[in-house]
Amino acid sequence: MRRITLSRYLIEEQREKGKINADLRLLIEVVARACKSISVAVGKGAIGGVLGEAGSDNVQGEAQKKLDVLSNEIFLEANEWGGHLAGMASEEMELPHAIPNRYPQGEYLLLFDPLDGSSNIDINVSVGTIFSVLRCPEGADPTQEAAFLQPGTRQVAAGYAVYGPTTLLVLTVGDGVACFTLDREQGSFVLTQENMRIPEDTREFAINMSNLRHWEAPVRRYVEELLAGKEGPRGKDFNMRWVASMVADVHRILTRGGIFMYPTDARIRDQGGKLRLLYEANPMSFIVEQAGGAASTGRERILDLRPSGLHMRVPVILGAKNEVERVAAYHRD
Ligand code: AHM
Ligand code: MG
Repeated sequence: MRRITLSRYLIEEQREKGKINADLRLLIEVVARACKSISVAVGKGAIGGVLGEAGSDNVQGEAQKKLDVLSNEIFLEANEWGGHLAGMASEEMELPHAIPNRYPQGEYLLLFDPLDGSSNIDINVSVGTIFSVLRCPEGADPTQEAAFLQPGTRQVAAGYAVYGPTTLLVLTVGDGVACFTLDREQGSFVLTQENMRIPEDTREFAINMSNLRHWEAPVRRYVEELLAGKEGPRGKDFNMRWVASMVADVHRILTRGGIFMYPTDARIRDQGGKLRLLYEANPMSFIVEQAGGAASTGRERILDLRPSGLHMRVPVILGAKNEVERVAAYHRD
């Protein structure tokens, strides 16, 4: 079998397909290296002293875990000096992170959730990293949030790493979705699945059912129909999974299909939803659409949303195209 490393895959995307330039290639390589470092830290767990609370809150007022803080530092440190970035924004930081003056500046903006699924860190369940790449608009100041407030359709690359039984990197540069597995002995990501596709139909859904009583009518109707199974209007039984790490839930959907929902509800309506548009919803929606799926708030395509702030939150419904369209239709009714 021809062994294609991430580096080789990226060289081919650049040289043969002209999909990316040298700077974007470097950026993705650096991101992958940062994910490797996070994977090592996650893998050490209690032995590395990385579990537990950091004793601080992030910009969203959420308690940070030690690994949230460490992963954020790994990402900042890895990406500052390469010369490929104009700026960075992180779920864990209130304001954009400026590239220090002593380093050259590039044309790209990197947005990331350094450690997604933090509630799973201490219980040894998969967590991950999500990232999104935009171009810094001509004349925009990359130290200000306005430069980052672009619709998801402008993303030039997006991906996530899952730190599970194996460490995976899933990536799109707008040319389909590829999955790489970390070869721990060699220290390199190896292409293990090309052209990932999400089937249009499914029998599996993912949602935190404990919020049922707070949901809006369209989501409640949709899920109640799934729960009714063979005897209900759908005429078939559905299975349910909820890892509570978006990376793991989305990865399952890319691998064997399904629909993922974190809708808005009465508890969180004022803040717009639970998941963040720039660090979670946009990159995952880009990947899902590239794999033939769909992503919507229920009312709009996620990638078309105009961000109003760096930490804007939105409802997220993504995965199997026909199912996402059905949920959107129930919102229109
Ligand atoms: P985090 O970025 O603080 O880890 O929060 C995002 C996570 C997602 O990975 C996951 O889908 C969701 O929060 C789970 O939320 P809940 O615990 O309400 O089910
Ligand atoms: Mg997250």
